Amino acid sequence: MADRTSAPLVGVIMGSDSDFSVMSDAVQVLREFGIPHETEVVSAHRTPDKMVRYARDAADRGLRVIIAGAGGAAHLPGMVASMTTLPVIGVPVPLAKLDGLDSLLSIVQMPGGIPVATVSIGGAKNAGLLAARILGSHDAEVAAQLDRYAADLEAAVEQKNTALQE
Ligand code: RP5
Repeated sequence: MADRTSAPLVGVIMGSDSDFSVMSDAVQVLREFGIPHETEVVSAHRTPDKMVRYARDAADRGLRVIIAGAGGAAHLPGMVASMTTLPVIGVPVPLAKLDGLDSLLSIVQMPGGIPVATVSIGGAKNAGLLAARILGSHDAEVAAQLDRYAADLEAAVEQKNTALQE
């Protein structure tokens, strides 16, 4: 799994390059875990044909999970989920107006039958970790990395507790 040169397993897509400052947190997690991934701007509104191609070809290209981020009228995650059976994780990107509540509601309120696993507003880090967990459910190496990640989190909290006592 740690071979970054192999074919991407996770597709990180976003509606605009302006979303990358948020979506880079997901990319960072995938890098840390050594999970092969690709990053691409795919807009539901500005490049609809590309979105259709991306979603329809994703599984055949070997992708196992898609992380899709968008802001405002954030239709990308839901539209992609409607054209693939791969798990799609939606990231609501906060914009200056409405603070991302519009993005969240656009992504989370999917009709029954077309699931999108929606993380918090700006929660791209958890999107990366959720993708790792999905892969880790059938990849022992990634599962072990996730165990170490959880242990590190726990140790960091205990370190802070110790500092509080000083
Ligand atoms: C959405 O419109 C994108 O996902 C982005 O969050 C937002 C604004 O895009 P730009 O105008 O910055 O390209 O589709």
